[in-house]
Amino acid sequence: MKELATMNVNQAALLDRAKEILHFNWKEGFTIPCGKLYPFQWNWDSGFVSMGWGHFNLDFAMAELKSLFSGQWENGMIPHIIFHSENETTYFPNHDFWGTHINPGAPNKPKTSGITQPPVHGFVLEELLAQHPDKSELEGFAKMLFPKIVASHRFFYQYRDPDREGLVFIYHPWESGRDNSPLWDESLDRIEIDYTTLPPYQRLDNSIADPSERPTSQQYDRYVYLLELGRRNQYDGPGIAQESPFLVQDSLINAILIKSNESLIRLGERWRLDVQEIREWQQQSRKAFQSKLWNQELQSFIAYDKRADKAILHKEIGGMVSLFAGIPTEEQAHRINAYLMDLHQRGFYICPSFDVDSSLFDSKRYWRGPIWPQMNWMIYQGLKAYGCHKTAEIVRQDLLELVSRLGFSEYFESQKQLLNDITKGYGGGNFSWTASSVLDLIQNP
Ligand code: 9WN
Repeated sequence: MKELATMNVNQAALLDRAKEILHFNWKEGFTIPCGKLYPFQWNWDSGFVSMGWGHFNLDFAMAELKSLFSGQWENGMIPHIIFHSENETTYFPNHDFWGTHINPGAPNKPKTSGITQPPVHGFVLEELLAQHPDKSELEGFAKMLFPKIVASHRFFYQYRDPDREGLVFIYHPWESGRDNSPLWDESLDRIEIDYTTLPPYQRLDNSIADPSERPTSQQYDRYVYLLELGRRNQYDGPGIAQESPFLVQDSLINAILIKSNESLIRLGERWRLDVQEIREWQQQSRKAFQSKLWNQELQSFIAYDKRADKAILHKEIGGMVSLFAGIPTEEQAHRINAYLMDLHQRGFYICPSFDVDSSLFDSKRYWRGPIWPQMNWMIYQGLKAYGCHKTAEIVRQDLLELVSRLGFSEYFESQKQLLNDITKGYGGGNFSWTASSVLDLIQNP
């Protein structure tokens, strides 16, 4: 609290602003992450946003999830974008570029993308119920949503775990939520672009946000290539696992799946439902995560390149989310905690999204080094659960200080020494999950 007071963090003002931002981004039934840059509903954003709404408008919190699940596919997948409005033209790739009618189980309305994102909705539902233990309408809503969330997990285990390992793969960086992380560089470098066959496209993000804070055009070409590969395989065919040069068992998506499985098991037991299937997934996933993704040399959980059959040897933020899922042993948690403390002492805000000692670290460019609000939220919860209260409090205060100094941006500079020369955060402004993370960190510390 001391550091916050010196930084002049006015919590009441932050709360007011956070609520204003959510209202500002509310579009009759769902919340966009941020105007112009992301004018639709995003999968994992909407989970965090629902939790934020839960603090002051339970109806909107429920509406948010309801409208996200209106885009669920018959195979159980929750798409990463729901294009509720077909008239917004500021985002690429839009619904027409995805062309998801290629899959008969994709809804015609609302239109959606053809890939998914980290499955946060299980733990979000449990958070909402904890916020409102006595609201019967929420209980009814949660029971209605429960089987849909289970179906979205079943999608992962059926379509994304062909070898039944308990670890699910992603085949597009957008599915990881950490689009241009250096984790994906080697997989993406494998893709040779043939410009005579790559569909022509024009990215729009660079004319809205500063291009030096966004992915490169070489990366975008590869994002489009992988989208095409998905479409050729109706977005869920076995050809994806057979052909995709990008095939990764990511630490973050698997940790979040495990975290949400845990919530579903607890909720199901509370309502006396049969949760045997989820228990079986969970048992195998926990075991596989520990045995395949822990790297002793890096003292960190890592991602695994399933196409090349080798570990992706980088220390980065996805591995730390394992704390939130209760995966590390006490010893492993102690190592992660010590690493974060060391970064703090070396003058970084924590947690930077990528290894600050790597030549690939870039504290300004998207997922290659900046601080991301919802990641701080998850790591804060994880550290607390392992009893690392001092580090947890720094993670919390660092985010509140950044937002207080630089506004409710999408992501933030991670090197403290650079803060004297900058006056704003990076990427989009008035950002919804920044508002929600701040709301929860202040109201539910
Ligand atoms: C692609 C909406 C999304 C987040 C992702 C973040 C960014 C999209 C983009 O914005 O990705 O999904 O166009 O850059 O990387 O995590 O969900 O906020």
